[in-house]
Amino acid sequence: MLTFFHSPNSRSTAVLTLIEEMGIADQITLKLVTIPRLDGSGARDPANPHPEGKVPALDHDGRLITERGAIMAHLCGLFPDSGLSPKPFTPDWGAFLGWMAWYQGVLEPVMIHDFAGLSHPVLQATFRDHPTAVQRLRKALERGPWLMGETFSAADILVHSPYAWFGDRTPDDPLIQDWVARCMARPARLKVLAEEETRMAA
Ligand SMILES: N[C@@H](CCC(=O)N[C@@H](CS)C(=O)NCC(=O)O)C(=O)O
Repeated sequence: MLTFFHSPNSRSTAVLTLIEEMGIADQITLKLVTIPRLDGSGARDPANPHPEGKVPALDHDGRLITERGAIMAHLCGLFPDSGLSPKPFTPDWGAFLGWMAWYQGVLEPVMIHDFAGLSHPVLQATFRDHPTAVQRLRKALERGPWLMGETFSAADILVHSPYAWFGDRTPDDPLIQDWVARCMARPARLKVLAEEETRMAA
């Protein structure tokens, strides 16, 4: 059994978008939880099993999975015919996992360093920086139209997500801007965003 712990309009919205793209919403129990928000509203929810009280979290038969990249890859592996990833354990699957790990381990950290105005030789040596990350995106999208080539995948959903939230952080590069716009215009995402508005209002 799969139970997804979610809070609307948050990082876990990307996972809901994937679930919608995959057409597997009927196979997952959605549990809404509260989180502390940056504006001071909300609070940690005792019903949320995430060890830090964050979202997203996915319970699969009693085993908890956290981190978007891992949750999304896990769902893709569980439902390999949904077409949102290469087939598990093919060479392309390895490359796909690379994008999911790179997002968590490099792109989001360098964007946060930028946002916080942080720069330090250790950060640079470990993560490089946002311009370097953008070069990597550009290289993939030159082959494009999606990160994995011809086929839209969960990697596009995860990696474009910070640019969808913070449009002013999107690189001034038409190749990347067009890709972000294509990801943002997908019907599954628009449907999920409309549902999120309803959840927020409730
Ligand atoms: N590295 C985690 C980050 C999760 C995360 O920071 N989630 C935010 C929502 S945008 C949260 O739950 N914040 C509540 C809190 O900080 O207590 C992931 O990618 O899944």
